[in-house]
Amino acid sequence: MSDNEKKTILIDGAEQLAMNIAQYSSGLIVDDERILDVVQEHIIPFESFFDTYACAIMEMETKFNVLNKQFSLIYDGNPIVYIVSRVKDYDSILRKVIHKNLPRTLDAIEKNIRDIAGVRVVCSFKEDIYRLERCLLSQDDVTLIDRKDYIEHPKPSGYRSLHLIVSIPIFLEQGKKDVIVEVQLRTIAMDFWANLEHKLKYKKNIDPHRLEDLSKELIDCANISASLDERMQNVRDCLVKDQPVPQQTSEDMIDQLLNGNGVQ
Ligand code: 0O2
Repeated sequence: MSDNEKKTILIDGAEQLAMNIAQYSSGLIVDDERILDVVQEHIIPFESFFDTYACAIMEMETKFNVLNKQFSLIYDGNPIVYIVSRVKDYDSILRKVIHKNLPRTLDAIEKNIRDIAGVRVVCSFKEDIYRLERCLLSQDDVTLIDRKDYIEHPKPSGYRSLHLIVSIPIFLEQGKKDVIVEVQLRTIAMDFWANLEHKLKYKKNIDPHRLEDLSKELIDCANISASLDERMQNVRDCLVKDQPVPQQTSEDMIDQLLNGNGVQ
């Protein structure tokens, strides 16, 4: 069977695998060798699909860790507070496949679901988000596919973050593969808000009036939190301005980083 044929049956293959395992558990299949063959046939290509995204995440995290290190030479402190990454789980992928009415094939999933690999980069200050974006996108192996600036244009819910859908190459045993990664950049305040709002979104059996009140409250919190981000940024700008004038400005130094000259 060719790789492409394998890819096309895989999602259905997962169902078949589940069915075989259920039959094995209930004693309907008694042949140990047969169940092992079925598992091998279906699991290995599946695992390799997910591993590819796990590798892309490692690659992307390294890019941000390197930038964080370099930025810390320019600024007083690291711009990135933490990075949280995940490969989307099978259930969520399947839910998206159904929601978007996609063919149940790995090829279709690869092309149409762009957040299987997700990297969330959390910074203290809004300005650092755009600096990191500029540095990331200037790297010649990073291709921007889509950009959504929910900081400049927040969602009606109050959600703020900068989303970048990018493609990066990863180098596997079989050769180079371009993989799509969703990068979400946000401040600590935006992250704090989004995590709480996410909990409300998935809360079941909530009274509709209560839900409306809490949603309004969260919109209010989002605005307060955005204004806090602005004020903290202003305080930092003042602190930076009050520092003795360096021979090079931080923007000059970033340009050097972008041009690959390193920091002097
Ligand atoms: P999870 O569990 O975080 O992965 P698409 O992803 O392309 O189908 P869309 O609308 O183009 O859909 O994506 P969008 O809105 O640019 O970004 C989707 C992701 O951003 C979500 O992933 C969330 O992580 C985050 N997000 C977007 N809007 C909100 C919001 O209003 N509140 C919160 N808390 N997070 C939001 P998933 O797949 O929904 O979930």
